[in-house]
Amino acid sequence: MSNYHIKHLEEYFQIYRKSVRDPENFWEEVAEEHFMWRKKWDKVLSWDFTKPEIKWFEGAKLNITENCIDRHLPTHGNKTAIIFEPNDPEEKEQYITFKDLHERVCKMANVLKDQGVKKGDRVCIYLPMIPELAVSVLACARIGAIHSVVFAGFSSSALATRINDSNCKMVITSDGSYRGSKTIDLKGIVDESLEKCPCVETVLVAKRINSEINMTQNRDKWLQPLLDAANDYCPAEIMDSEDPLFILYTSGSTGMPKGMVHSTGGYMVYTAYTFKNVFQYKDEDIYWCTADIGWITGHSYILYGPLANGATTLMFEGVPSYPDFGRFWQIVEKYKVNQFYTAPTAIRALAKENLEYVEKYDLSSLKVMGSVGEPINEEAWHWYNINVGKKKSPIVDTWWQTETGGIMISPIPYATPTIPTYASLPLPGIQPALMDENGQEIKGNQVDGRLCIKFPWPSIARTIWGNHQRYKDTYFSAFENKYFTGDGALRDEVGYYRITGRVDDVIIVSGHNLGTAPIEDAVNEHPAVAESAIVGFPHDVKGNALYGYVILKETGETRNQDNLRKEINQIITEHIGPIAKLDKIQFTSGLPKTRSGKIMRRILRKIASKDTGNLGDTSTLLNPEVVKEIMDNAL
Ligand code: 6R9
Repeated sequence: MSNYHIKHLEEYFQIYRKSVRDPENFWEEVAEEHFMWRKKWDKVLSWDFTKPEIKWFEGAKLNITENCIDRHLPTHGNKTAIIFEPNDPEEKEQYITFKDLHERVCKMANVLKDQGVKKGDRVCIYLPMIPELAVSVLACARIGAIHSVVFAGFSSSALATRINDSNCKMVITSDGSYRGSKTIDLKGIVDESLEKCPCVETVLVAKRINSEINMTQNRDKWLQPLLDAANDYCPAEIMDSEDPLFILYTSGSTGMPKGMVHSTGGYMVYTAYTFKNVFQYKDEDIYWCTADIGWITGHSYILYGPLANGATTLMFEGVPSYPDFGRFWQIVEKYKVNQFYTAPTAIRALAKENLEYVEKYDLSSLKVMGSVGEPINEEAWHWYNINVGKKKSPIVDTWWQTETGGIMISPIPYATPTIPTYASLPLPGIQPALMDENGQEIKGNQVDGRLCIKFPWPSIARTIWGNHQRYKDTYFSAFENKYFTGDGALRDEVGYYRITGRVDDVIIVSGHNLGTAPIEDAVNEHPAVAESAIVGFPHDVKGNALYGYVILKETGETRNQDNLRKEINQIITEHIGPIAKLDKIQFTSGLPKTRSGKIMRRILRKIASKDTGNLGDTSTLLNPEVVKEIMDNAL
């Protein structure tokens, strides 16, 4: 029996038991059979969650791009690796074979080297979903540079924070990007950030929208002429298994975004393994994940996981609503997509529109449909199952995080029976635990608690860039000897997991993690604002939306409130990006606080959610009277 490809429920249980009995042996078998190592490891795993320090396949040597590209050339050189579907359906698609990809990545890698990028240097990639994005990511990996992809919807100041935090010496961007009927001036945003980023020496600019842009002498260079002049072969840098592969920022509940650092060998093994099993990928299949490569889902399940399996992966530049709400389904029909992976927020948005948009297209190619990013509500699950999958295509509700690198809890399609809203069972090698508030593990079924993981898996993030202490405090300090996810979960009577949502101050809006603190910091920058508190409230498309309670300074109180609301959202857009804009802003004279000065967000959350029947104990508040005022004026 191969560990690598699970086909039945019984097989899942057997493999799962084996993976838990002897994780090292289990992962060693997977790693040995399916990858190309320049040298095998000396030790499969060493770990200590108290330091914390985790190492997988120590002593092994490899390059992940040899596994994602070169390895497939002899047998699959002419197979399509990446299909590029542009924003505008009238523009021609591109089919990039493994051979083409090899050439493009090598050329790009040589450009990076010519521009002085070396192993270990950080390169910030701020690009739309165009082939150059995939090629840049892989080119960094080819030469051992650490990529830090920043989602091209982030504002200039969010970009600057991320560039500076990891001291990137290069930025790769484009003149602009298409988003539905709009264009976005990406280069302008980069120029603005770089006023605050002395570490950046070079900016490479891909041409996408042919707009007039400003090129700063000696710093900015058009990418295409450099690529044209570059050699089409670049030897792969041989990396240690534990060398960092990339940094990807994720929001914390407080302070700066956290630059999660992923390493090479374990990440490769785990993303490849989970891709194969969760999507049951077969050689001729066409796989499409609608995420952006700016998020972990795109890293692991548009690029590395699929390519490591020699899969054909589709990259879509556009949005689900352009030119109309049938765009996703039109693409599924056009390419006969077999595995489709998207987010609940997209499903909810499309479910609001006329069913004709779905019914018009032939979706019979679909074999597996995935969901990721936030809990999928029952209504959205049924809509997806009935109208897209025609009840024939299992839904895999995949729970995982930027920090986990790969999918952790998910059904195996055609093996694990699915239940709406349940991510179901842990994948092989994953040992979840539910913890109570006193730090004790809650055993047995029909229980709920805080979701932790007891044992390391190969793709766990190894640290936070430049701040190992914060890594320890955030993930390994709440519960002894366990990785704490920040999520709550319940385990039902048969052992299925259902994720109930964040238990910290992270709010998931349309699948994007937003920390409340950075948004509050932005709001407080408005000269008329004295203090603010942000909470989430349920929203039928976005899952959650943001509600801000704002105390104005005396000088602000006479101003037009609608203008103030617009100005506050403008500041948020500039600091973080439009995704963090507040749906509702309530001005108030005070915020409910505990005696130690902490804002009682629990109460604010209930008011924002119009769930004021039982506000719980307010007697410990410093200022209980303010609760009535806030309730009376709630929006
Ligand atoms: C992959 C990704 C992580 C947080 C996570 C949880 C939420 C993700 C979920 C889910 C319920 C699912 N989340 N998948 N909640 N069911 N299937 O989304 O990473 O952006 O870091 O978000 O998203 O709260 O902790 P990331």
